[in-house]
Amino acid sequence: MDKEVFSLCFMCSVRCPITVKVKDGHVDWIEGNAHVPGIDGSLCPRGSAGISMLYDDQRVQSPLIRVGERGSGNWRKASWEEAIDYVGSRLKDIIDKNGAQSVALCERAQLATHVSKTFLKALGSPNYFSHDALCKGSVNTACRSLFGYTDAEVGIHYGETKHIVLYGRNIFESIALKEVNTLMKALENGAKLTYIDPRVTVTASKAHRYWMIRPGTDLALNYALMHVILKERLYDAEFVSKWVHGLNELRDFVEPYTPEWAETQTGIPAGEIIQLAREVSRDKPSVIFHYGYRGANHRDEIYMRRSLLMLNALMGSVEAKGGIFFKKGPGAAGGKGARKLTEQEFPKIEAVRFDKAGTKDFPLPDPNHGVAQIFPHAVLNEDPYPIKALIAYRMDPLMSIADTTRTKKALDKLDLVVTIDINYSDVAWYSDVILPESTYLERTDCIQQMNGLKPQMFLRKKAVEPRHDTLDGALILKRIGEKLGIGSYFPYETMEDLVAWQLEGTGFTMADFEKKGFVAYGSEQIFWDRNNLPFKTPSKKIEFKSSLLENAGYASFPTYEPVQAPTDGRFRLVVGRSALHTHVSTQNVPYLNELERENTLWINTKRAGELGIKNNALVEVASSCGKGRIKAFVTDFIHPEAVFMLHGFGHEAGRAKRSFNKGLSDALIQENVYDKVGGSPAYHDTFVSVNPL
Ligand SMILES: Nc1nc2c(c(=O)[nH]1)N[C@H]1C(S)=C(S)[C@@H](COP(=O)(O)OP(=O)(O)OC[C@H]3O[C@@H](n4cnc5c(=O)[nH]c(N)nc54)[C@H](O)[C@@H]3O)O[C@H]1N2
Ligand SMILES: Nc1nc2c(c(=O)[nH]1)N[C@H]1C(S)=C(S)[C@@H](COP(=O)(O)OP(=O)(O)OC[C@H]3O[C@@H](n4cnc5c(=O)[nH]c(N)nc54)[C@H](O)[C@@H]3O)O[C@H]1N2
Ligand code: SF4
Ligand SMILES: [Mo]
Repeated sequence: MDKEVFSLCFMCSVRCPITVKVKDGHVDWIEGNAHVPGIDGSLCPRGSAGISMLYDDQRVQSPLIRVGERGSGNWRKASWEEAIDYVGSRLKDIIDKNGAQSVALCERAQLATHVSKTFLKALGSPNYFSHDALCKGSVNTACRSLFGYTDAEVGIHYGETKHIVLYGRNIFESIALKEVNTLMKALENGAKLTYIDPRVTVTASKAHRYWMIRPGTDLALNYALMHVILKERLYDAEFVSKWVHGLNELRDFVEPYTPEWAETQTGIPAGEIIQLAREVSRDKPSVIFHYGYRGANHRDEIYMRRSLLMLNALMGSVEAKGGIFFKKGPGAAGGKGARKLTEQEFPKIEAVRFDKAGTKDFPLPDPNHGVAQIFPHAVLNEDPYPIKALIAYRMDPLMSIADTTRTKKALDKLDLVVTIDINYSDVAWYSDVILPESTYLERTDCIQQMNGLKPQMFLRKKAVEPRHDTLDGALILKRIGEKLGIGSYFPYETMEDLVAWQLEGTGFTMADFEKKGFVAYGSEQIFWDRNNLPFKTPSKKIEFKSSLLENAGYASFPTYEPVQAPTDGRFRLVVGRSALHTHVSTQNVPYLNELERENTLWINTKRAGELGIKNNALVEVASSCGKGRIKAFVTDFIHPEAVFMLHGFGHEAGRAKRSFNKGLSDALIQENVYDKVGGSPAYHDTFVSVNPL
């Protein structure tokens, strides 16, 4: 029988609405959900490749228990009952001996996040951590320091912008589909795009203005832009006088940071910097200084992210059409949101988190997400106490935390590593037990609450039955929980029960999603009154002078530290994404693997010539913590101080045969260094030598 199912893509975390066409129980076609404006039937390449992921036999097909050494790739098949029993009894022993805090769970936040958080809360462990800090920890902290809201509560109104400035936000390759479509339309309607990146990307090729900035110097550029904006009074005086706290302090601070000074730091001509400041101010407030998606580059990341948000405030583009806005929840439209299991009562947890986030030792990073890159340190040093078990749920700490060798050493110290994944990821390969989840096309998932200008709810609905012996993540955790005596926190037998429980009191039922795949709380965009903005900072204003920072002992305006150029013929390693792959997840997906099998090292033509490196030749890249081989891509399209590679290649899991040992993993080379104020890793603060082989 043929059917069409509205669901949500999960080839990446963006979760675009999709329509899945099913013929005789087989997924025949996937396209974007045509009912959703901005999606309009479209999909990105990864979304289209979902079918080849579903029908790929190289994913994990049943629970597996390790035999032989960790990482040796020797597994035996187990039934779910045996695997759950095994994990349950091992966890019970560990908790009995070491306390619940010795169990950690890491996760790429997703629709069932409230289930995984419930699992740990019910056990009594504070040690939940997600990918968030790795992605945008310092963006989160910057948003809270200025507005009192997290980054997740801020959005960008691409559709009506007149000028958008992107700092390495490679929007046309590092894709969120709706953003791409909406921005393309805005550009067709006359919006201007300025793109700043040490590397010429696809986004650069679509920009009206492109600057090949010296890597790591964006903050110097922003201070100079602020200098010009304040000196020439190009800012939105009315908005700023009403809503900004600390303008005079900023004015004094940026006084020495002239465009001429910035030219010496960034390589961008002073005259061009002045021109951009004047140009954007003519379009205010419909101007966006994009505050970033991945904000995890340098040790001073929080100040860079704050500077971007401050530029928006100076343009008055906060809660403005064509600027940035605050996301509205169901309450703003007179509705009620879906329930979460985390709303239940839990026993009080006394133990401090492993990363100490939210304590005086590491005050600013958001403890709701934790700080993933601290995990290897905490385990290796038993600081603040021994950790003995890790459940990795849809996250790969070996490839996503810098310095894989050190992370592996930390895993070696654990008594139990369990992975819940769909693939043979590198961490799955290095685990004791792999619990395979059904893919997004084979499972119904928890409700997606979409806050925004128009609050909505979406549903991921099972399109076909699981092809293999796999289970939904929320059921896996429930079953482990039952073995540990916390089963009562999971009041459902099936995913449909859980969704029905979540929808209680919202006025909607699962059947309401049948018509279009989503339900909306209202039809109008909700903007707040700009005379009455509910900032949640202590001053109730946008805090350029930040009480969050200053109360924690950090400066709001620290003196600019010049960015050191790599010495001894080395390069700054910078990384990013391609439109064809998602992080570390899709390299083995047949269609995507066919299109892009390995990564290369972008290196500037002149520097390559000096080193005797030819295009396509193998080179060795080495840092203080790791080295590896990769093919060189010799090009004029990268700044001479930097080399670039795509993240996500160089997999070690032998059963993922297409991606095994193809290309080089950035995490093997990157040092585990980070922004100690904001919380993000500094993925671009590793210097490497590059030598021909
Ligand atoms: N070295 C380095 N590290 C980085 C980055 C970088 O550029 N370089 N980028 C950082 C950023 S921005 C982010 S967001 C993070 C992302 O970090 P991760 O979350 O670790 O990476 P992903 O590739 O999104 O997904 C991880 C795992 O989820 C599995 N998976 C996919 N779908 C499912 C599913 O339906 N169920 C289950 N259970 N598992 C599934 C994949 O097979 C994969 O093993 O990485 C960060 N870490
Ligand atoms: N296809 C695809 N799309 C994705 C993802 C994916 O895995 N695949 N992941 C999603 C996620 S979780 C994230 S976080 C986003 C990430 O999306 P983006 O934030 O756009 O980041 P990256 O792709 O990591 O690209 C970083 C860019 O910064 C540039 N860069 C390096 N150094 C500097 C510098 O000093 N200054 C400036 N201005 N630029 C610099 C690099 O050359 C690179 O082009 O993408 C999202 N979309
Ligand atoms: S951006 Fe692409 S891969 Fe990500 S959810 Fe949307 S269609 Fe799927
Ligand atoms: Mo990310």
